[in-house]
Amino acid sequence: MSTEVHDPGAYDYSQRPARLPVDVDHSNKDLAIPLQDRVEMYELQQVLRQFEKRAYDLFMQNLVKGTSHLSLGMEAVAAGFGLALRPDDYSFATYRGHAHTIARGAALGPVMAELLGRENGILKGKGGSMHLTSVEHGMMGSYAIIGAHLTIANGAAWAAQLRGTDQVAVAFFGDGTTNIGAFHEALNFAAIWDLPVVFVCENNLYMEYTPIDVVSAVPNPAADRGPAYGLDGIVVDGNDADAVFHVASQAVARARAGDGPSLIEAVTYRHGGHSRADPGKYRPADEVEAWLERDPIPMYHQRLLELGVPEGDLAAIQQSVAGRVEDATEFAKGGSPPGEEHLFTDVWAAGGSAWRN
Ligand SMILES: Cc1ncc(C[n+]2csc(CCOP(=O)(O)OP(=O)(O)O)c2C)c(N)n1
Ligand SMILES: [Mg+2]
Repeated sequence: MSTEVHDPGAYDYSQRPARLPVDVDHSNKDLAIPLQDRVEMYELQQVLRQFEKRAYDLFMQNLVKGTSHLSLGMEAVAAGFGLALRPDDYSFATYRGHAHTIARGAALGPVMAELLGRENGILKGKGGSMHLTSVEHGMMGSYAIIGAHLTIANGAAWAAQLRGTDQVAVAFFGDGTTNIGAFHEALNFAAIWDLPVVFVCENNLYMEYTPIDVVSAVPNPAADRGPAYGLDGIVVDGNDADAVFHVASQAVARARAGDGPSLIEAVTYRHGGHSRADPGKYRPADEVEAWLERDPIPMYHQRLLELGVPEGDLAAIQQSVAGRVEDATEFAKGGSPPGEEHLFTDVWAAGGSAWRN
């Protein structure tokens, strides 16, 4: 019997061959997407980018309580879906949920205040970065337990189906989630009951510090599993808002029409580490560099120029977004920490704990 210990070098993932992005599909320029919608997606991506860059700065100043997970580099997914959804549809996200909350229309000031744990935050400062929720915007929560919210999204979709409202539920999750039992249970359940739900895997190639491909039996961890549940294996360039919007609109229309669930794998990359404390050094340097070059925002900027949007218009959008992020920061900093009177509020759905007695 061999007593050989596994080579620790085998776990230095930074030395692996880079997993490179696909080239831009220039034909996406010709998708039938109204220019106004594209400009809106540009603006939304700017908002998400500038908001999270500011959130990062505030972390560095120790103003954000707890940890946080940014989706810098992954904005095109939230933007494409944000535009494809109707205001009364439902979104469910992971702890990496800032972008999905803002993309549904939650105001920047109260979201920023929530990150700072202030009373003027969307959850009165009691939820923080990992638990952003805005029911009034159909953002039904950010969940830290991997896979849990896919089954909850099924519940929302099932409720909509029973009520006959034609609302759609969308669950965003990471690549790592596809190796969790709840992912498989949720897909099967949604498929047999034709639930109006769209499962969206944001495949950023890493689950915390482990490359997804070293722990998955198939190359596309979400899409390749779809056929096991009777679903098409849809893979989309998650760095191209037009491509995402296109598949999102199709999947949402399918769900709304009563034709059942879809599974979409959006391939993308996070610019930074998994969470606040992570410098992301386990990634090959040439891989990080190649993905930074495939940044969704400059690519989209270039596309809009080619479609005839004047550079000045895009610059004006960037500038007005910068002003909004500045205002949101001031609003957040101006809030106070939640007072003791909030300790037992919003804890139970019925508004209090009296029912227990
Ligand atoms: C059930 C469960 N197991 C483990 C964890 C610890 N954990 C937190 S984030 C994470 C990685 C998830 O990776 P992925 O699904 O790819 O999402 P990403 O962070 O890349 O967006 C893990 C394993 C958890 N939160 N929940
Ligand atoms: Mg991941």
